[in-house]
Amino acid sequence: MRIIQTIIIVASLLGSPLSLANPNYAERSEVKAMVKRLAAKGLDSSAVLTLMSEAKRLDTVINAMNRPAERKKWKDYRAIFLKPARILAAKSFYQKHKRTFARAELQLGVPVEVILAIIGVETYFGRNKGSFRALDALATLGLDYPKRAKFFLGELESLFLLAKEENLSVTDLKGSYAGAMGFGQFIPSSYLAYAIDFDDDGRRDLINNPVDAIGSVANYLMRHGWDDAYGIASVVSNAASSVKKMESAIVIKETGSELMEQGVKGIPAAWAQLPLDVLGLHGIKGDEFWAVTKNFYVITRYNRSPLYAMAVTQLSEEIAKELAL
Ligand SMILES: [Ca+2]
Repeated sequence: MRIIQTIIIVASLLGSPLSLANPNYAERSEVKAMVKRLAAKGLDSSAVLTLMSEAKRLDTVINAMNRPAERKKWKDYRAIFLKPARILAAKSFYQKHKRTFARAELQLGVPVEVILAIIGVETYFGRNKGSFRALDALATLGLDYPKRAKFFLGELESLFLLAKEENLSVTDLKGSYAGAMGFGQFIPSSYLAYAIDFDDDGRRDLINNPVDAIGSVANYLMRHGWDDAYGIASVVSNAASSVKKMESAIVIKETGSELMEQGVKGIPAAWAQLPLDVLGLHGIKGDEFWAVTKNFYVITRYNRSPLYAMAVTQLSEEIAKELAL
């Protein structure tokens, strides 16, 4: 008996490894407050608490957050996505869903190749949709990752709302380490706000239904201001002095003619009156500069990284060539 007591005392002093794997998130004050808000929206408190008591803390999720691919320089980042195999995979995904893509472009005004490029960068056309339980990933980041806790706690709350609205089981939902789900990797709040039922079967299924996913990616871009009258990016020169910081977030504000007055060369004449920004990248052959439009900014609403937006832009151009669009 005394030995057992000693073991228990020692274990509690050392902190049992089990307490890490199963942190009992249901007891946290943030969770109790979340449960109250969800109850006000008609969710069953004891069911939410039971699910939260089952949520696991995943150290792999925290480690992945601390080393995102976007920390690479453009020349290394680009190489991940601009590969012939990914372009060929785009072709076969397109051929399978040709009519859906045509309908998305027509109804939502976003080019086929841009929708394809996003789904290609996000999940390789549905091959890598992520295998973390969204519940575990979002609980871990919302409750054990102070830097972004507020944001991810909000996504955790949205996950419960989403499961209720779409009649899904919270514990079945899988996604990336950041809780992004399905072909287009929508986080729960985006799923709630921008997913559409594009095959009219009464459900918005971005995880198993490529038709809903294609329509929803186009809808997301359209709702964030995509304008098919503009291009996305065009290479320019003599632009180093117009760029404050290389590979940094863009701000669309100066017009093409204002940038031309600063000496930037190569801006398309059709962009003279458009608000633009100049993006500087560390390319394979040295620094490169791009004039970018509002559409480039819209792609950064999907993922804040300008490297991400440029990978989508260039992949979309390669796909358009391959498909002769
Ligand atoms: Ca549907």
